[in-house]
Amino acid sequence: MDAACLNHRLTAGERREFDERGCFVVRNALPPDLVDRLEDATDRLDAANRSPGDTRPINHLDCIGYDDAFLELLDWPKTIAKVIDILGWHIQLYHSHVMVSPPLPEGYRSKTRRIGWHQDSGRLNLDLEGNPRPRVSLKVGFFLTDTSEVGRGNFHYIPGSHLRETAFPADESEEHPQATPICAAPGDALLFDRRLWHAGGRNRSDVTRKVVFFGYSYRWLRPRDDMTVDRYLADADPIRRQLLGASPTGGFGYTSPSEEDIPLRSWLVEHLGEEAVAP
Ligand SMILES: O=C(O)CCC(=O)C(=O)O
Repeated sequence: MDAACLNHRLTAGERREFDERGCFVVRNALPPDLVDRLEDATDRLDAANRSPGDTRPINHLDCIGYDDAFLELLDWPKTIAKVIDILGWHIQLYHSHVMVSPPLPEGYRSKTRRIGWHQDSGRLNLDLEGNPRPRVSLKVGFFLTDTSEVGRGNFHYIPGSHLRETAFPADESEEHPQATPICAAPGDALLFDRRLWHAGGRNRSDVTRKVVFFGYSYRWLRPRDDMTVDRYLADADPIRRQLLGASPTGGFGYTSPSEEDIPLRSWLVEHLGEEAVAP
């Protein structure tokens, strides 16, 4: 892994925003040439899976397995150290997807007032005990198109809702009063807690919205999509192999890792010292 990522660690302000609001934005996380390559790969993936004339938003799962361009995001220097500073070293990629949301058809009227609010990871929100439930994972959203104005299908969230189990008043006849759009330019990244109530907005612009999402979790969580990443393992460095889900010591190593299962830990000790990896 490129040690330059250590120049982009979580700042005190980002930690405060993440803890209190549930998310924060990293401006200009990706350079324009990488945004272009990711957008080309996204367009190919979308074209291969969209019927002619279909203008519905499509969530393409396992984008990392579709095209090598997405692999670069796995340990991207401007975001990975922030992920590690939040979750620690016992992590993996458990999910990747790219959302493609074309403009809504002229005169489109939604059946529901509210957009599709949810917390991530389905059953985790029911099976786990506690209030709030544990974080377990976070996502990084990489914006490929311009959602710097509202009405472009922007990511929406309810500030602080990751710490409140009931984030919704019962009256669903109106949009949630605290629905807050993220305004992001191409190349910006968003880090958010999986418990945060969030939703993609309605795209009433004339620009198709494209956002890549990478979910990072503890290594014991099962992947949320069919990650087709085996072909990357032979050429990957040890930390990429960890992030791609490898466990050299087998199934036992996902919950009780040996040193070889978690090269990220020794990399952090080497670069930052023992205090960076406790416990
Ligand atoms: O499209 C969006 O902005 C929302 C994405 C989303 O809901 C998710 O990643 O779980």
